[in-house]
Amino acid sequence: MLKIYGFGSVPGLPDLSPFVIKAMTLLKMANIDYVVDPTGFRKAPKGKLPYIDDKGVIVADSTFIRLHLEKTRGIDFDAGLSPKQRAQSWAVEKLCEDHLVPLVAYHRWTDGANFAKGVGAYFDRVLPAPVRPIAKWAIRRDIAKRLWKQGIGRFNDRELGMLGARDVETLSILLEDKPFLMGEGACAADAAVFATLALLMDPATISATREAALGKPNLVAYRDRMMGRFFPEIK
Ligand SMILES: N[C@@H](CCC(=O)N[C@@H](CS)C(=O)NCC(=O)O)C(=O)O
Repeated sequence: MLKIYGFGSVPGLPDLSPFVIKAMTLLKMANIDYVVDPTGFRKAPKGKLPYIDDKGVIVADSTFIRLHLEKTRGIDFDAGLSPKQRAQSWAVEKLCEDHLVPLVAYHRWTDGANFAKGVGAYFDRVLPAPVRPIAKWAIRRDIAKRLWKQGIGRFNDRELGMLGARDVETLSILLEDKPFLMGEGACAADAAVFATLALLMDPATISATREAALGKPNLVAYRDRMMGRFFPEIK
């Protein structure tokens, strides 16, 4: 059976990582059975999760996992979309992954209270007690440095709130009252948008952008619908 390497589920989320959630959602959309292995981080080909082992073929990165599934299973996650919709689907996915996810990651990792409730609690579960404090400190410092270099870490809370509100408004307007981003059926971007909204609305990570998202009934209903459909075990 196909194996996906992830971090493991945390309260309210199918995995700690939105990229793992995205890849798991793609697998569910394609009706491909899989098992999750939370022990593969050290061997990750790109130093990040997710990656998959598909009968010995190792594929890293959620987008390359999508392309691998499309090629090997003869499927097209964007079937039925026009070229313009495909372009919109890609643009929205990358808005989520390259802008909104780093913004949420900033709040998740750098705010002490958020960290303690979310990633910190995960580390308390998976790290041996003696190394926990130093490991948590070092990983947080590393992530803060990376977010500074990426750019999102240079904004103050007011600026982040303004940027996040724009992302949220964009997603809400594009979704309208449709069940999925592009209409009646799920497309590739739905996996990424769902994963991002699940992370954004996670009660462990408080932010102005979360409040903005919770103020959009169509986005809340979408997150709930996707979670109920693909991860009914997550409450
Ligand atoms: N472009 C990658 C991004 C994956 C990614 O950033 N994964 C993070 C978790 S959210 C990770 O493994 N980070 C560990 C690290 O960078 O050390 C994808 O789409 O799979």
